[in-house]
Amino acid sequence: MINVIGLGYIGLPTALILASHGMDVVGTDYNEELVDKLNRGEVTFEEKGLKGLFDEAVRNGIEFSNEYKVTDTYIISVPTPYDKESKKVDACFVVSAVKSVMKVCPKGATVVIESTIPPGTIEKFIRPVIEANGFVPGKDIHLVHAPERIIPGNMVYELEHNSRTIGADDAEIGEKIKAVYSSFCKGDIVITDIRTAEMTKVVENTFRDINIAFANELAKICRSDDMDVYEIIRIANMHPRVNILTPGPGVGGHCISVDPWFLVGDYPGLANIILAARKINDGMPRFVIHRISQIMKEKGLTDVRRVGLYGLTYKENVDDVRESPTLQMLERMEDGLSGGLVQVYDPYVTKKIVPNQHTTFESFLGAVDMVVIMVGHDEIKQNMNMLSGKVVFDTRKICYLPDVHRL
Ligand code: SAJ
Repeated sequence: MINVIGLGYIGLPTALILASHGMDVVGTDYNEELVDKLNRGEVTFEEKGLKGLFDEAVRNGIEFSNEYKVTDTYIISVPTPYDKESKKVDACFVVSAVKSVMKVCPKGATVVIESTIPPGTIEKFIRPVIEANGFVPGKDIHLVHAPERIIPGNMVYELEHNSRTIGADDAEIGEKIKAVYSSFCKGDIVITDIRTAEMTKVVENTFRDINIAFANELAKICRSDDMDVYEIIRIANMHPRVNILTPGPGVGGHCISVDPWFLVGDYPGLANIILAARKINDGMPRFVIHRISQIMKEKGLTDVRRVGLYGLTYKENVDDVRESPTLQMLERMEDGLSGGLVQVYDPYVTKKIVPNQHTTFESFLGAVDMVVIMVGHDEIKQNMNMLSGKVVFDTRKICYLPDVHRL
């Protein structure tokens, strides 16, 4: 039996796909409300294909519980935030999950950490917990790092098709865990050591952050000198060895806007491009505010209350608002462009989380003269004609109405 600990954005789909491929799975989370919801047959967030996977896993007998189970394989998938001051990983959730596992697990069990952690985390924070419980790591309890790689919005497909990394102390344990993941994963599964696996995961997300920062910096340069950044990137990307990502209103989510900080925190003075990229991406919401003011002036708009932000999530077609550029912007709006005054709407966010949040696209549009497209949800892409007559500032380059304003 596999006990998956932490039933959030990564743990839940992982538990479900294992169960739907015939593994005996219990999903554990300390959040009672969440476990009750799953036991009532409801999924806890929106994701393409997740409900189908859930139903299959339930048919195959998956269980959800608040309790840690006695078994020989644990997969831990809990958040790993960073400390805002030191920029270092805050491993408290992983540590506390491992402590709970140690209370129930038998000798010989393997504990797989899926949560993203910088190099050395298992050595520094997890091995001591094992030892403190009277176990010898590598002998009584085996540790493995198997970082996830799935992208919200396409998680179910990527779970099955992406290749994966497994970091283990010895090859035999690596092979044992590879067999578990091979039950559903059609991609290559590479076995390496734990530190390499830890570093690789952080490097992947940092690479993307730097690439997006480059695109965002180009957007600012092009704006300052009246060039079309999108056309320039489109043409540059026709070069066989160039692949620049797309500028946007900022980088949100709990991965790309977090993981590079681990390297900045652990390698100060060495992680220079990484730090610069983080600063550029974190500065984008402010740049959007500046562009809103510019466009309002240009169009003779003076009433901030008639400006509307479309999209609250960190990216398109997901319901996750963590670190979203829109929320970052609302926090930073001041001096006449107050975040408390603008109108806001997101079809995926039905719970009211900010002032002036509309529940329908129609009421939102009725309340604004200017629409700032912060997220490219399918809803707005499919209803672009409803924006005609409005001043449109499109930070995602999805709108092709005449006169649209861009970053
Ligand atoms: N963004 C841009 N321009 C782009 C691409 C993205 O501004 O060209 C923005 C998005 O709008 C969003 C943020 O960046 O605000 C991050 O979104 P994302 O779609 O790039 O990535 P995440 O955070 O949803 O998922 C990433 C993925 N990592 C990589 O692609 C290297 C995913 O594979 C990881 O599993 C995930 O992080 C994770 O959990 O670590």
